Amino acid sequence: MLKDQDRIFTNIYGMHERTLKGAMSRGHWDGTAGIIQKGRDWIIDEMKASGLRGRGGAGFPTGLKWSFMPKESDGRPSYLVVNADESEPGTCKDREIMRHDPHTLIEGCLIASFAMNAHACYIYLRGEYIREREALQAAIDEAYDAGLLGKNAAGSGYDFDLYLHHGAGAYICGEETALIESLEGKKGMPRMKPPFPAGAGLYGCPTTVNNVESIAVVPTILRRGASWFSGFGRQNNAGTKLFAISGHVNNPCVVEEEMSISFEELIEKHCGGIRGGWDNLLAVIPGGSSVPCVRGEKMKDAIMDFDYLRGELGSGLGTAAVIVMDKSTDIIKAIWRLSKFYKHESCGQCTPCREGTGWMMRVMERLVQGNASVEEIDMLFNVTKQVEGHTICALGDAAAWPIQGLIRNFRDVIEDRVNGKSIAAE
Ligand code: L3W
Ligand code: SF4
Repeated sequence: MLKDQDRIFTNIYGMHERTLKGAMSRGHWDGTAGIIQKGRDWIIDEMKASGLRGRGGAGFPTGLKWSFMPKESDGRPSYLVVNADESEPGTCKDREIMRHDPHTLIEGCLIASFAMNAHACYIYLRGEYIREREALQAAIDEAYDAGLLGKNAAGSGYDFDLYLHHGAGAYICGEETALIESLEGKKGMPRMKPPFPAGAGLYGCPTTVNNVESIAVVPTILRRGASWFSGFGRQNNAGTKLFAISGHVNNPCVVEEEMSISFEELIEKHCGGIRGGWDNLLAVIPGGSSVPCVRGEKMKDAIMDFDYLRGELGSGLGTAAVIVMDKSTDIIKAIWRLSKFYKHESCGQCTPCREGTGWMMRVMERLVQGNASVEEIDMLFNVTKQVEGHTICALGDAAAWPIQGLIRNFRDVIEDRVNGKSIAAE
């Protein structure tokens, strides 16, 4: 279990002052100018050596992503954009950072922007996050007043401005190119990639989009050293990580733990166990609604990291939003509810997603009621395969994968339903 002295987020439960004074007393903003003065190459090399992989769902190596940004300006400004549009069902880790530890994020924005030669950074915040906007804006204002942002930010000799942009409540704006479109004042519709944002992003300029947690951990990694961070977890799955555990556990919570902790330890140490005991565990979605569910019995010994969950269980760490379902759950209905979500959130610009999400939701609706034939289970699976990988952005995959997980893991439950051996939960 991670020791308290190794936690990056020292105020995740809001037990201490989130003000600048409180943040400084916990070690934030300590030696920021010194870190910046070590230079861009040093910062990017340290981030690469730390092994940090993006915390927004895809797990792309952060230092590598930063290295795609141009070293010299070709006349265009560079930007950092922080993706705070946290909307993945089950996911509420970034919310806790912004509410209670906003200065970790703000200091991270300055250092990361410097590393990528960006003099401006935008934080794109989920529309529903009102309290988080207030907390973040108050912290940004404090940082400006204290000279930590603006001209000669934190005495580093670097000029840097930070803007908070409040979204309007669309899940798709969490997709990085839709987010950029929305920030530019347009409808939040994903762009084709390539070009990746590092080549042509915000206003056609070099841009890096990073998740809140990815940026908020940067100052501590650089203060303590890449090897400190990479010492946690397993190879290729380094560091500490925020897990957001919800559903049928005794104490749902957000907790910072060592990457690669076992599922059993995570649940026993921090959540007081499964409601009704381990024998009552039906299924787990280990990484937010976009990754496939896993049968409970396969999860007990699972290692909570990118490679194990994908490689061994065909699921994923995603945003590390761990959704636990006990045997009282109608698993077909639970996955149908996610299908409804993705249908609602599809931006509609590509046919497989626009038509496929509605089609999948309607078949799922009939499966919930048992109003379908066994053959339709395979047909539904085939449709998910037609959607997966055939769309502009990952929302199509995200809509397909939960259904694939359901069919792979719970085919017996679906067959019982369509054969009239069970009925839908109320
Ligand atoms: C330059 C290349 N850049 C990749 C960059 C790319 C992006 C990052 C990852 O989706 C997933 C999605 C959701 N040159 C590059 C390159 N990049 N190759 O690396 O890219 P990618 O395409 O693997 O993923 P993505 O489009 O960022 C994110 C899943 O996360 N997800 C949902 C998350 C929801 C939230 C939330 O609510 N906060 O995070 C959970 O699993 O389904 O698969 O920056 O530009 N050659
Ligand atoms: Fe829009 Fe869906 Fe296509 Fe993504 S996959 S661009 S959400 S229609």
